[in-house]
This record gives sequence, structure tokens and C-alpha cells, in this order.
Amino acid sequence: MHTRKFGALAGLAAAGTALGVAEVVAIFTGAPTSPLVSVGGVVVDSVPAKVKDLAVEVFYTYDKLALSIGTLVILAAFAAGIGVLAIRRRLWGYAGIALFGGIGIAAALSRHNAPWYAFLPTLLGAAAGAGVLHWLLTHEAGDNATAEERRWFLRASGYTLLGAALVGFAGRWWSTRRNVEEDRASIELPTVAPNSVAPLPPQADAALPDLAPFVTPNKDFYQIDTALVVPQLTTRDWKLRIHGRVGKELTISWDELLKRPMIERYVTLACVSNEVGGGLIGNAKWQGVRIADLLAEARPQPGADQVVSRSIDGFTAGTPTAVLQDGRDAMLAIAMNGEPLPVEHGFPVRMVVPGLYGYVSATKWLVELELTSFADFDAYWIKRGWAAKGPIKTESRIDTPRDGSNPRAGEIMIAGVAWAQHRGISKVEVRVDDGAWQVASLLPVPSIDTWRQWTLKWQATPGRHRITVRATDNGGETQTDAVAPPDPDGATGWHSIDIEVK
Ligand SMILES: Nc1nc2c(c(=O)[nH]1)N[C@H]1C(S)=C(S)[C@@H](COP(=O)(O)O)O[C@H]1N2
Ligand SMILES: [Mo]
Repeated sequence: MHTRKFGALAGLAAAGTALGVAEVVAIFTGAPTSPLVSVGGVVVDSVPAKVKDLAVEVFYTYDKLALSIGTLVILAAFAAGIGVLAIRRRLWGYAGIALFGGIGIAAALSRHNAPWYAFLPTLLGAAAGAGVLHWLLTHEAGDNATAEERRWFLRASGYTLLGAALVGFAGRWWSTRRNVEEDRASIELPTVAPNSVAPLPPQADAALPDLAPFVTPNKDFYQIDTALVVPQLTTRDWKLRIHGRVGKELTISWDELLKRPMIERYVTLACVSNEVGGGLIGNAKWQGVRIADLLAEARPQPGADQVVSRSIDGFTAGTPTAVLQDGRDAMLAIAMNGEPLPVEHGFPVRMVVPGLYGYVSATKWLVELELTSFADFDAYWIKRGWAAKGPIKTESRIDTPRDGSNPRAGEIMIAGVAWAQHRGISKVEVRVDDGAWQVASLLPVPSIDTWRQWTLKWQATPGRHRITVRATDNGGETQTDAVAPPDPDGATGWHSIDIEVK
């Protein structure tokens, strides 16, 4: 009976060793070559958009953490099963390791920009795993093992598993924290000419509890991307290639980028996956170089109506060339709220385009701009069924009082944010129960490219109430009450909250 348990344990110890060793090798060969990271990446890229949507809905921005944990649980189950089989026939154990090793190697070699040695972490890991399996099973004395032998076996596999897990986690942590943080800390941001700065009006923020601050601190800024591990790209290695249907190809290094004229602008970024009332939106002060200036140098050819921005890990976004040239402050951003871009927000360079959802414009870890046409190329999310053009829809949200809360009767402040980037918000109206729409006060904004806080005083009367908000943009368009899901081009509907006043 106990031999089965022993088999499962030996399988876990072998798999743990394989993954741990692979993670350590990946310190040297790069995180994207780790089997966990590359297989996970293949899964992320191949799940249908609906599943990704569901994952974001259920796990919010922790969808990839959930994927990693899920993967480990499934792998552990397989490893235990293979160990049980190996007790019966050793060969099945090696075959199982070879199968998983093959999957890992295929995944690692298939990733965007994979180096030729991408197979190394999996290969060395699998060899170590097979070695551990061999060693443990050779000492497994079967049904007539003495108590002494059993204790040895349990201890040996237990310590192996524990050691492998520790080494693996340390390797993972070390390989993602190498180089880049140091590089980032050593950056001195170039100054921005005073006439290229958009100052913040003093009254932009009502500073109410629960109301999203006008400027979202970097640590609270939502994070959405397809990267299982955050790409680690140093300013030394960074360069941007502008190519495709251009009159003149350009390659720009970090130092060259920093010498160009800089602008500083508040721009609100929003994710197309944001549900009505959701938090996948944030506002920051970005510093960077105008994309229009770079395009003017590269000279897009007639018909090149799409600029495909590509990240180091192969993500792509397609932005209308015309939008990047129409005078708005589309930029290659190098700083967010006064500091170099946080690594998870695209260090060292990302795109920021006022007025478009992130999936068609906000490429992080940017390394390429390719001039092409919408007819010739579908970017990452377009291949997966999302709309090719992604202008941000006019929306609004109630932040305070909170949904489901119990404020006291008497005068309270209803407040929230409204946004219609690059059109601007001209009016916000609030309705309590079935009452008339009341016009809220709008706080000042630095430009039409940010969200706008709004407030409304209300004499709260005891009992249950539903509060609803709707916004109107400067084009005179009022937020529609037609309810639509995020897929394919952004959620619509009015945001409502339910409260019970005490
Ligand atoms: N390289 C890369 N850039 C990316 C993405 C991505 O998956 N990979 N996701 C985009 C999407 S969908 C959004 S909404 C924004 C989010 O930017 P943030 O994480 O800085 O908030 O990044 C965009 N840029
Ligand atoms: Mo997004």
C-alpha cells in the first residue's frame, strides 16, 4: 500500500527538482526560457478571448497569478501520477519526464525572439528530475521495506522536494529582479521645457475618502498585460526600430531618445476589459517624446494607415496612423508621475495615446513601430476577435458612497469620475431612485485627455436608494444606457449603486 504513496512522493520530488533546476538555469538564459514561463505564455496566447475575459472578471488583475498557481497544482497531480506509474515500471517515469520535457522545450523555442539555447533550462531540469527519480526508486524497497528504509525514503524525497521548491522560488525571484531595478534607479530624467508642461489645476481633486484621486499613484495603477513574467529590458539593450512602409527607417537608442524634446501630460489610460463601474482605469502624469515628430522623420508612405507597436515579448497593438498625427499628445513615455516607468508599466519605454483603449495603443516594453495597413495586419487582440479600432467610450462611475454601504441620513456628498478621453466631459448627471436627473459639479481638468471628478450634495433620507450616474462629452454625446459587455470594443451602460441610508 505505502509503495503508491512513495511513488507519488518520488514523482513530486523529481518534478520539483526538474522545475527548480530549470528556474536556476533560466537565471542565465533569461526568464522567457523557463519552462513554467514559456508554457504559461503559450497558454495565455492561445486561450480564447472569452476565457481571458472571464479570468480578468474573476481574478481581476491577478489573473496570471491564478494561472501560475493552477498550473502548479495540475503539474503536481501529473507528477504524482507519473511517480506511481514509475514504481511499477521505471521506464514509465522516464517517459513521463521526457513527455513534459518535450512540451517545455517546444514551448520555450516557440516564444517570440527565443534564443537558440532556449531549450537548456528544460533539458537540464528534466535530466536532474530523472536523476532524482532514479535515485529515489533505487532505494525504494517495496512492500517488505523495514521501518528504517521507509523513514529514509520519506525523508529523502521530502527534503529533495523542499530544497527544489526553495531553489526554484529563489531562482525565479532572482532572475526577475536582476539588472533592471538598478538600471532604473540610476536614471536621471531629462527636464521638460516649461512650455511643454501641462500644469495641474489646483482644484482638480476633491480629495474625498473613497473617491479615486485625480492622479493615480503608480503603486495603485491597474496593470493588464499578457506577460506572465514582467519583461526585463535595460536601457542599454533598448532600442526602437521604426520601419515598414516608411520613406526612411529609423533606429533610436535610449540616449538618443533622451536628447529629444520632451512633453509632460496628464493622460487617463483605460482598459477595454473594464466593466461599467470597474477599476481598470487610471490617470497619470506621463513624460515622453511626441510620436508625431518621429513619424514626420520616418515619413509614412501613402496607405500606411496603421502603426503596429511591438513589445520585446511579441505583444502588438495597432493604432491608426492618422490618430498619431492629428495633433494629440501621443507619446513614447519614459516616466510616470515623475519617476522612470515602473517595470510592470513598461520600462523603459511605452506608448501612451490619449483617447484610445490600451489594447490598441498603450504598448509597454516597446521596441518597434511598424508602418503597415489595417488590411495587411491584425494585432494581438484583433486576432482574438476584438475590434480593430478602440476609441474610448464616454463613461462615468460613482465612487462614494460605496455600493452596498449604509451612510447616515442628512447631507452627504455623492462623487465619482467621468471620462471621454480626447473629447472631454461637459456634463455629469445623477439620479436618485426615479427622481429627476440633477447636474453635478465638475472639477477642473488640465486637458480633455483625462478623467474628471464630479460631486453632488444630497440630502440623504432613510431607507434604500439606488443612485445612477451618466456623463455627456464635449461632442454632446450622452453616455448610453444600452448595456454592452467589454467584448468587442468596450462596455457600456449606466453605473448604479444601491445603498441603505440609516
Ligand atoms: N507589451 C504589452 N503592452 C501592453 C499590453 C500587453 O499585454 N503587453 N496590454 C495593453 C492593455 S490591454 C492595456 S489596458 C494597457 C495597460 O497598461 P498598464 O498595465 O500600465 O495599466 O497596456 C497595454 N500594453
Ligand atoms: Mo486592456
